[in-house]
Amino acid sequence: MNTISRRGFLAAGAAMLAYSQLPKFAAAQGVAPLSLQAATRTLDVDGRAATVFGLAGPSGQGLVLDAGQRFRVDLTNNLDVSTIIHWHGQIPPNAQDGVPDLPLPMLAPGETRSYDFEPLPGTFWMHSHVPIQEMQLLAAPLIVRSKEDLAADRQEVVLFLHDFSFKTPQEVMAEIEEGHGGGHGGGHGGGHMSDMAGMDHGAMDGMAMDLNDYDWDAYLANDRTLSDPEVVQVERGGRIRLRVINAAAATVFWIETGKAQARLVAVDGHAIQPVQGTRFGLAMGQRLDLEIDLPQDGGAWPILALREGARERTGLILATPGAEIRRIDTLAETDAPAFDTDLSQESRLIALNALTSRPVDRSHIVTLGGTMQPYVWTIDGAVWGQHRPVSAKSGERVVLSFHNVSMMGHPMHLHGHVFQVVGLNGRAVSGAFRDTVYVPSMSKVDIALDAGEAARWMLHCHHMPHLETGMMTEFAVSA
Ligand SMILES: [Cu+2]
Repeated sequence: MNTISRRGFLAAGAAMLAYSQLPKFAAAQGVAPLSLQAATRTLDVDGRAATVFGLAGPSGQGLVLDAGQRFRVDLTNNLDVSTIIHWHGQIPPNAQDGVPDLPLPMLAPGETRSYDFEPLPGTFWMHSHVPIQEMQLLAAPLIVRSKEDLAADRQEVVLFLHDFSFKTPQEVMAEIEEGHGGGHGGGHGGGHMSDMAGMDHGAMDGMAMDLNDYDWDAYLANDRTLSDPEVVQVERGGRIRLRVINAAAATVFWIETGKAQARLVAVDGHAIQPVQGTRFGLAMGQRLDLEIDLPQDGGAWPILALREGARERTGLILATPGAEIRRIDTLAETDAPAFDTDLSQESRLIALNALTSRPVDRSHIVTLGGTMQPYVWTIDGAVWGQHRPVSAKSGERVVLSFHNVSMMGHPMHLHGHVFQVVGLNGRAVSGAFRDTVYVPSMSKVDIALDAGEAARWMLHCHHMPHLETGMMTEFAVSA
């Protein structure tokens, strides 16, 4: 389901060619909308059956659109609860953005709703905008291929990451709010970081940072664990485009390509100047596109996702036909480090084409706060419902400065816009274009954007328990 074989890619290319040769009237009628079903499904998680939610498209979980194809989708709610799906990172008309009652109500059980907009190409995803439903895996890849993807001779592989509990999300939330979510021995969440030597902004001295506030039962890569990982068949010397999506509710991952050298070529679906490496991190809601050139000899290359600040890991295996596949333990020998506490990864990302330079019409400081006990996370001191909107006029150049004064990092997601990272702890950068930026504990990140459609666009933390307890405000764009 999650791998697009080179053969499939060739077939898709042939289909495109055939379509371009259809008589004009057929093109004018357009292709039929794609069907997308929100429905329950059963996974095997380490030998135990788990009933979870999912988003089934025409060929498995999620959707793959070809270059130039509109996002024409009929979404049907086959669950026994109301739901609504957000097209994360895409810029649809606000009415199609998929936030409960903002502006449209959720889809009742059995209801179908039609969507139609021009999608941005790249690696995207889609998920319920009800946090406890996202925690039940109501999320899937949304891949929009570009013309370049169709022309390139490379195999596309999707790595969709999630965290999973056999408990209900209500039970998970109760444990987190009572301070029993982390299993690293403390009642105050796992993964305390006290070794802050080398940080140059001082504020962390003598303080402890909280990494993971819940120990999940499993960490999934394409719905599987390392006890039975997906093995993707690859060609000797082949080139891979690995599209990594962190759909986890509350887990930051490092992607480790091991002996396979990788180039990071895009984040959140948007091209960057390529960065070589074998280990890149991503927070919840973010995506990484990695290009991997496999050696000419046969073999197996595990692509692992390491839970930050912990030993748990998941992943898939790239393997040539007949290669020996060794079992990989779900626990590493040592804890993975914390992700990007000093923004060193983000500072290496440079946009391929920067925003056009123009005067800033409006700037806002957006303060991220909160505590583990009580479990309350805020934007500008308020939870959703008591929030003061962050305002702008359509067309204005806006700079938002996230100041994180809390002891956890927050991946901040803005709906309806693509923004450029332009400041890291006060230093001006021509950083990546993104829809979700990670703001580490006690750090500052500035983003710039041109305000879009006059509407209420959500601005929130993509840590689902933080969002569930109210860490959301709105970017209120007026005409
Ligand atoms: Cu948060």
